Amino acid sequence: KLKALLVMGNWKMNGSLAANAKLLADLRTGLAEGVAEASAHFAVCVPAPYLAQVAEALKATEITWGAQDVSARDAGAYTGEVSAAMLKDFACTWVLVGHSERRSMHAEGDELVAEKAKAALIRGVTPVVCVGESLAERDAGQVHEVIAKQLAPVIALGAESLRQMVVAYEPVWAIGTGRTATPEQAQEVHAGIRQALSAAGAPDVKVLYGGSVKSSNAASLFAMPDIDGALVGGASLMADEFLRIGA
Ligand code: G2H
Repeated sequence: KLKALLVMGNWKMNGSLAANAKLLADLRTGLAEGVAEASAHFAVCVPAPYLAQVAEALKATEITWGAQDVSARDAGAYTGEVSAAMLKDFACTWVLVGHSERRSMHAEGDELVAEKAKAALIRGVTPVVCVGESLAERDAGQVHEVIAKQLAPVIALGAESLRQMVVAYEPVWAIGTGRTATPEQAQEVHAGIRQALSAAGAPDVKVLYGGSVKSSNAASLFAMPDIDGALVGGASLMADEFLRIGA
């Protein structure tokens, strides 16, 4: 493989101390046994209460970890929120911002998502900015418009910030549905994202694809020139299947 793939798990609201312990041990063993390509980098984004457990279990491995959301605020009276500084305390490399489940179920708008990305960057946590269109938007021919609108406030943070981010394209209609975009459909959007990032001075930002990625469909997606890796939900909960995505 020519490109260094980034394969990032998103556990979503799954796991328990016991289940995580097994999954993390299986990930360590699988990596040591060479299930995946040595050039692929793996990461897991886990529920915040388990960050300490995950940090302890993965600190001696090459797998990095992160959270699934972060507050746009630095500290203070924001009950229930988790700050970027707190994520940094647990050695998070990554944090997802603007996942479609947060956009749709927690009313997160494009501006807030950009503020969260900025808050993460300030504390040295790499934001993984998630974008993607709904089925209705795709059917209406609005894919590029929607993505451009979602990216605009992030791009407005400037080239220097942008270069320190990762972008994940997740068509909402392909999330957890078993329906994947074809590699060509994904590539078309990734190319548009690449173009926007390049025009903003950040051509080398990694652009991940997400939405029902599994070991059986990963290779054809990764063969596309502008797909630099994957954001993986369901399939990241099984160590072997997750690692095989990078095989
Ligand atoms: C999209 C993805 C991970 P899944 O949400 O972010 O989940 O792979 O289960 O579709």
